[in-house]
Amino acid sequence: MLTIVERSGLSATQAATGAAGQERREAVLHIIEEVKRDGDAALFRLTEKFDRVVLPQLAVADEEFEEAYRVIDPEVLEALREAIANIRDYHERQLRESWMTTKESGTILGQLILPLERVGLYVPGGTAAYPTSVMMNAVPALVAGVKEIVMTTPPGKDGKLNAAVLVAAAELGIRQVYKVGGAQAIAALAYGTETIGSVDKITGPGNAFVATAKREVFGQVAIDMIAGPSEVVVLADETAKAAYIAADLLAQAEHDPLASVTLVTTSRALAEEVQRLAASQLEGLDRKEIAAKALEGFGAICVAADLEEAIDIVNELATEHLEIQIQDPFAHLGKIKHAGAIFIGDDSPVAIGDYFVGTNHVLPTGRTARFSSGLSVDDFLKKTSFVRYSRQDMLDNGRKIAALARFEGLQAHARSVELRLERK
Ligand code: HSO
Ligand code: ZN
Repeated sequence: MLTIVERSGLSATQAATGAAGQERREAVLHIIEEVKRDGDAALFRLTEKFDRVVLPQLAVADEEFEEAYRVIDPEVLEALREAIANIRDYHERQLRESWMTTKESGTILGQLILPLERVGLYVPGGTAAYPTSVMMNAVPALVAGVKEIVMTTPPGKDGKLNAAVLVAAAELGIRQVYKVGGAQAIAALAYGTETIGSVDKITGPGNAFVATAKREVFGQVAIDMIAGPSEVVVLADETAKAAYIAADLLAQAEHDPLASVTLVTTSRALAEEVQRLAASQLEGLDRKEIAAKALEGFGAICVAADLEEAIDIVNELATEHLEIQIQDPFAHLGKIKHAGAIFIGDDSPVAIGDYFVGTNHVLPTGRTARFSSGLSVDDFLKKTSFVRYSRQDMLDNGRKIAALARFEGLQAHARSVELRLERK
């Protein structure tokens, strides 16, 4: 049951840490060491131990891709293809170009935009094996110009992978797919084994072990954000449709018993209607138990005095997904300071972004939208500055540079500049 609370009763979800976290960390460090030491042999051993399957090989064979295409529902395949095109189109607009400028003094300054070379994509197994996660992580990398993407995902007890995940990978040109999950997959991607080459960055969601392993290998490789449970905040006034809001709250709640769902509204009547409809819509859901736990633990409806206060609350929550269902939404859009992604109007449930419209669904959770952004092409690009100083600038500014170097006690730095000044 969704409760109607005061503003002060709204609290952000907090990731569980503490003793369990420390034990997990030790287990993960062990696994990483094992993979570093024994390579593929460790991967086979750990897969047998954790996934309960003995694999003949780690790499997915061509026939497995073919089999996946045979079993996938054609309607799903068509939708996947259209989704990939939409995601590509949106992300292509994020691309930036290298630039160069020549000053009057003749000095040339610029910035090269370079793609990462090798990226590892982790895809969780079991019921969380989503083909859409493959698209959301891989498309920005491809648009950035990443040459090689390798994917790892844990096998089922039958040694097989989710067909839709395999098809999504193949549709994106990813053919290096390995059957390995958990911390051992992250260790393999970070340090490399005989079969799996090491990568420069690891992205993709995973369970607590995967997240812990990503934290541990950070520095050896780059990682994306560590995603917490899903969240949605709906900002609504009396013109919003209660049934839609209830459905959208449940759509987020069904992800995870720890998912947090919040309605912030200026209308008490709407609040009560959404409360009633959420309870009744919940009854028909397959994932009713998960959604009910989320509503109970992390669901709330807050009635604000006016739109200004409502927006204030929304900014405080800095949510992963924000839906805005109010009159004249674009007049208020500029007041939103923190949100991972914003969905505007009656016909923009979060699900359009989860699956199809083209925006990315890998978004900052746990109030990190205050300082970070959703996954984008930028996450797969590096910037390198370059400069060619002109003779004129060296003669004009060399002494200033040497003065700064001598002030810092770095004589050799100063000399490297002064030498140029002595040149006739
Ligand atoms: N809402 C999730 C993404 C997702 N939804 C995948 C369905 N499939 C996190 O943003
Ligand atoms: Zn979702």
